[in-house]
Amino acid sequence: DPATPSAASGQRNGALVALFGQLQKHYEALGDSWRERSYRTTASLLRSLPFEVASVADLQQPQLRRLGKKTREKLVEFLETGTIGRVEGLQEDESTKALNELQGIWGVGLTTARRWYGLGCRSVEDVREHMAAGGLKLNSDQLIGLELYDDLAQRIPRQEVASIVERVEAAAQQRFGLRLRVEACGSYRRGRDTCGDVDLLLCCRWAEDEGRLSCQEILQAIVAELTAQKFLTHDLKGSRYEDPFARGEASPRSACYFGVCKVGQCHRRIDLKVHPLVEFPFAWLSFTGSGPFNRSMRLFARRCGFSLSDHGICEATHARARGRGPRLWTGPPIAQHRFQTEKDIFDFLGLSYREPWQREV
Ligand code: DCP
Ligand code: MG
Ligand code: MN
Repeated sequence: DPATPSAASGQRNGALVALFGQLQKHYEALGDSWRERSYRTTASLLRSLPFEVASVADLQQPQLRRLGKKTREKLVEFLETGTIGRVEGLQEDESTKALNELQGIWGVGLTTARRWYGLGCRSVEDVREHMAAGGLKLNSDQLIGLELYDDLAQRIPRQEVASIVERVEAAAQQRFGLRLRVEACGSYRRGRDTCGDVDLLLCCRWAEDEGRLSCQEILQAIVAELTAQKFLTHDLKGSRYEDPFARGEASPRSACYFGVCKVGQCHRRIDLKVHPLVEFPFAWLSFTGSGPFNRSMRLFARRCGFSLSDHGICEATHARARGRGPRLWTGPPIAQHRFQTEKDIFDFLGLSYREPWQREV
């Protein structure tokens, strides 16, 4: 390789050299030495040109006569569009594909995925190898996510979600009789054929039961029962989600659990939430989603001067605790007993009711 660019090759050649260099690196990484060598040769040739490649006519110069057909096409493309789509595609595909794959490990968000990418991880297999070599530290959720990656990457057929719901209903009934209501939420309630996980909302059926047991106690009892049955196999801390204890509330009114259950030989993700009866319509609406639907409904509420959450709805007064920290929406609450069903919430906001399967966006 000529170490220094020749005096005549200007910026345009420099950009071309960089693009062909990326192709060379890409094929080098793939172990495709034939293409690697071909692009390396093109890059050095461009680097040493005594003239600027400025038009298609320049490709007829003697120095460029020996270029292959594909390379010539890429040069024409560059002259016409200012870039080479193949290289743009590589950048997008390769890093987005890797970041997506890494985020497919439960407990890995974009920040972690980027950090691991920076350490050379491009795939789940890379993570396994880096970890074995001592180059990565995984938290407890990520370790479970990695161990069960193949199972948890599969979507769950609707039928199987129904069988998991029955399992939890049976445990609820065994422990609390009919006093505990169990509702499947999430993508299952929206009618999807397959689900990423199982989302279950638990709630006391009768108001007079409230206060006898806290939501945490109810949740602990159900989780203990299902764990004893060896149905629940792993508990997750669920740091991927907003921590309900960190919302600035003196005592959390609800409780949630993230875990893994086993159906046959397959591990499945399961989320349980317990809310008091007065919050039921709000929790049901929120836990049904979809996520984008929730965001747009909450934004709509905010524009009307209200703050909508999975606990209830209140007048929005936009303030920060002691002028710092996260924004709190702590206006006067709208009496929760006015809301018996999800439809009451739509009505309150002047929205027409949408069935769960109409809430994809
Ligand atoms: N949810 C939300 N905001 C979040 C996470 C969840 O509003 N950050 C709500 C909307 C979701 C519901 O909780 O629909 C369930 O969350 P899931 O992550 O289980 O998503 P889905 O059940 O909708 O889809 P999937 O089939 O992938 O589980
Ligand atoms: Mg779900
Ligand atoms: Mn879920």
